[in-house]
Amino acid sequence: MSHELGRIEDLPKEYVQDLRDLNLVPLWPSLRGVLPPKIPTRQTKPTHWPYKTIKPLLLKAGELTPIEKAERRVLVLANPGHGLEKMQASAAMYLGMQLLMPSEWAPSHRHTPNAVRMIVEGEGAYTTVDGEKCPMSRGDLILTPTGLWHEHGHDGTDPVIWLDVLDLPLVYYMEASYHINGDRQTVVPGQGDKQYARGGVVPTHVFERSKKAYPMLRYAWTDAKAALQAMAVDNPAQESIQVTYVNPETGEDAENILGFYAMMLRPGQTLRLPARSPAQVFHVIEGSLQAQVVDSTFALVEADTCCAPGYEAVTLKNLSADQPAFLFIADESPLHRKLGVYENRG
Ligand code: 1HN
Repeated sequence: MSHELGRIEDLPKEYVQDLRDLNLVPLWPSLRGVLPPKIPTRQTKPTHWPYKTIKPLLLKAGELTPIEKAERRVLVLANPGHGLEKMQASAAMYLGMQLLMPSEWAPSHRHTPNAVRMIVEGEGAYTTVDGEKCPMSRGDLILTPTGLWHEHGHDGTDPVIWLDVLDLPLVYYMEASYHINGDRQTVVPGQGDKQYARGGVVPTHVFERSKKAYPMLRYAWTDAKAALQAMAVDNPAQESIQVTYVNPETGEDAENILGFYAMMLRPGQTLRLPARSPAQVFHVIEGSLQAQVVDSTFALVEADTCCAPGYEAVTLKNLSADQPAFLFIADESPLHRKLGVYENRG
């Protein structure tokens, strides 16, 4: 049973103006808009960003804009449903493809939004996060959590490109987004990926517990891929071959707001992901797949990225009959769970 609520036009113009003059607004004309029946209104449109269309334009940006004029040379993957100028992939996720040319330097800063980088192409670049020098290789995931200093350098010979995923839209909406510039960091010995690179065994803190909120900053693709392959071999009947990037000290999600995962689809496999409340982003690390999202069907090849709104099922199909496909997934589920609005509708 739904009945029509009164509209703003149903009210005398002078009355509405009197309210406005006092910074008052009647709720009922807008109530259904902010609280629609049964399912939220989602501005996030299923969108596909093919890498082959982004790469030449990003390399062109490398010619047009020196790094000193950009600080971060990025083309933002903007969702048209939100309006391109909003620079949002979904309500809480920002995506960008970043280019660093050989010998370029993206100076040190820190900020309140959390970021991760998924390395797409090229060797020889590194990012220094909280003093730890993290080499960048294809498929690696590198965290730059809230408040940690980070800067990027490149000792190699070819362009390096990576996908940035940030919770910027949410932190900005909260009026909590700002940055601080810093000096070049002093690199400390050791890398946060080595100590924690074997699942199930973590460093023993006999003398002093690590004070680091984010003990692991680099998740090598070789390790994540090996974990997926082992899971697939170990569980031949298991449908979903997926790992979550976690904080190895707590077992919680690697960052507070967005969740990060790697998935393997067996050769020819079709996998239906249930309709859950968080929006999702899919990025192909290896192989090719089809993603069916609402009314859209995307053919994704290596390094392609697409997004799906929340509350919708997504069907993924590995397009190869003899090779597995590997993908990186980012979603808003840590946020939804912490806020108590997480739903799985099956
Ligand atoms: C940022 O700090 C980086 O450090 C990349 O590489 C993209 C987008 C918005 C705000 C900060 C980076 C960013 C960003």
